[in-house]
Amino acid sequence: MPHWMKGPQEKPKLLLVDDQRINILTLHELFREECDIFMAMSGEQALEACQKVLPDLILLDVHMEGMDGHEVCRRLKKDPKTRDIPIIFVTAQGAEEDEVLGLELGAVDFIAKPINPVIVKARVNTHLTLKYQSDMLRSIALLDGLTGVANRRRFDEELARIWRQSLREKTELSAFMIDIDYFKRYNDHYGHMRGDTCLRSVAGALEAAVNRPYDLLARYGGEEFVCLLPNTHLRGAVVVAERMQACVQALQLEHSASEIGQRVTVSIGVSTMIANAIDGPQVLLEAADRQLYQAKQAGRACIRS
Ligand code: GH3
Ligand code: MG
Ligand code: MG
Ligand code: MG
Repeated sequence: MPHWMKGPQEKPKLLLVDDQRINILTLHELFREECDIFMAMSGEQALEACQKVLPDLILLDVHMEGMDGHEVCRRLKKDPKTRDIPIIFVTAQGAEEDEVLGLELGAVDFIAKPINPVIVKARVNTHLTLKYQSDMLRSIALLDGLTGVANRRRFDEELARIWRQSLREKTELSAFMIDIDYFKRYNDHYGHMRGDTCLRSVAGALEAAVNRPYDLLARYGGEEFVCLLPNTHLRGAVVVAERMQACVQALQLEHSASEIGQRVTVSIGVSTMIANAIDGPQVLLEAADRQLYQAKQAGRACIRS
């Protein structure tokens, strides 16, 4: 059984694109057990389906009325959201130029028509396995192993990108630094293992409080988290910070060594700015960090902005 078959809920998503029904049906028959199948009968439909379902693999016919497979491939490779989806071209036998162009455009493989079921199955399995492995590697590289939220590496990449976006669009960008109160005492009192469990719970609560897809929560280090909210003014950001505190409070995690109601609490520093060409994104974080310090000074379990 291939690596990517992890049970009925996690079937890989396969997009079949061909302007001839019979070809789609043949492929559908081959993969309907192992994959969740999506179908498109034109280039335009294929692009739309990619945006909607983000398939794990595409079998893409080259010759179609209107937008052909090569053009579909070019467009998918241009869009950061879809450029990593592997594409296998399905070409007419002997059309060597089609194969060459397809590979140059970034396809991972090609299959000749008429389709040989054994070959198609083997190639699709190979590429689904590779896709599964590269997704795994990516998530290991970009997620924090303890809490499952974004890690520092991912955060630094996104910060640079979001800063440039704010510079370009002159939009307000907000950031929080979030720090658990008296966490050293928590470890001292309950032990490191429970400290880790507490960190996971707090991360989950913080994540539950951010609900826009572009907002990013990351573990910044130790028991500190950072959150980036593109396109968000200060008032909006403070509302999210308040929601974070409410979510952490709702956990009702006991912390008998804390001076604040014997519960686990967080302090949050908020900063907002429009990116400029002189400062770097670090300035935004430094401002949030200063506010966090103020929140700690003010007695903890509060927000400063
Ligand atoms: P304050 O209210 O001023 O933030 O006090 P604090 O004790 O939380 O602050 P400090 O930064 O001094 O301590 C942070 C502690 O967090 C130190 C360390 O024991 C703990 N910590 C950092 N990373 C981890 C981790 O991955 N797991 C566990 N269990 N504890 C961690
Ligand atoms: Mg065709
Ligand atoms: Mg700290
Ligand atoms: Mg702390």
